[in-house]
Amino acid sequence: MSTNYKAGFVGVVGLPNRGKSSLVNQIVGEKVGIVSDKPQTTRKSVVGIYSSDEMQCLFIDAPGFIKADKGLNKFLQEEAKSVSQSADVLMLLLTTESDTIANSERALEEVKSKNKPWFVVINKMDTNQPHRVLILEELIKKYDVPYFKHSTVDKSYDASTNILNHLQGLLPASQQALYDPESFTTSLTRDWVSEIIREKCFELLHEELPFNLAVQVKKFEESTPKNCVRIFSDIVVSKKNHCPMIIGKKGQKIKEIGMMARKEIEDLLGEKVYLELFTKVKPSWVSDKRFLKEMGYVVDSRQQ
Ligand SMILES: Nc1nc2c(ncn2[C@@H]2O[C@H](COP(=O)(O)OP(=O)(O)OP(=O)(O)O)[C@@H](O)[C@H]2O)c(=O)[nH]1
Ligand SMILES: [Mg+2]
Repeated sequence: MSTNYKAGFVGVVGLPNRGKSSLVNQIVGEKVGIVSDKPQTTRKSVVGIYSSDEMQCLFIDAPGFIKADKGLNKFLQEEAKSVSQSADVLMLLLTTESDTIANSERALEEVKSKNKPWFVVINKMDTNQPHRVLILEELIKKYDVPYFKHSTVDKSYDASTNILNHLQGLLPASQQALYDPESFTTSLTRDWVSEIIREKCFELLHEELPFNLAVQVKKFEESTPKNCVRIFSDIVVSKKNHCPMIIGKKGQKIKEIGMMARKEIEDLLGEKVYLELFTKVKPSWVSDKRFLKEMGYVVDSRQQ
């Protein structure tokens, strides 16, 4: 371990759908958080761990900044706020593809107001139009804050190494790693499994459906005699008429969700998986405080 060893929490913040989870997954080198093309995918903060001989960065992948006043959206907003408070360093993701300059300015002001070491990543450089990047750069320069141009999909814009080197300078000194350097996340397997199922719902279901469902793993039985992990999970919806949409014609949809999720879970666990999915109606779960808590949608970004 280096004598200049650093370790700490990096809050990854920005508006929804800016590629925060994608960037954390890329730097950590494992799928820590789920990704989709729909905004507000991440609900609970997930910690992705990057460890080297020089440092340990604990990336808190937070839900995007949103404005809301009740229910699940309120939790999302609080979670984003709490990440900003508990991080040692803040990394703000902006894109020119979907951010207007006013949006970017609001996000820059928000992060600056936290009075923490911070920097900016202009993400999705593969799709950004050059003149819009120039305008954004002009704006960022007013804040006198370092920025990196990056893309998580196009290697020619890969700034991961520069981002990590920069973080090395910003993180607090530490005698030792804060978490096991062999781990890539602090999430429990059970939580991770429910997130994978939720990701497949985001991929295969449309309109308001993915935003109105929650996934709750009810049973997780390890190493049964057949050497197969057995997982039983509910897909919880708030309206009865959502069930047939999830189940699909002759059960085709839910089967597809289950199949895609099972493959990915098997890859991670390195074991055969039996996965059974059920739909469950829980009216207005999005504003049911007790259920939200049960789901872990609470404000605590340093959860293990
Ligand atoms: N073209 C392009 N797409 C990207 C890039 N990074 C991420 N994406 C895509 O952008 C979408 C959103 O990515 P996420 O990582 O889920 O974004 P997020 O900021 O975590 O979103 P929330 O969790 O909803 O706040 C996905 O479809 C990604 O595949 C990039 O550099 N270039
Ligand atoms: Mg996300």
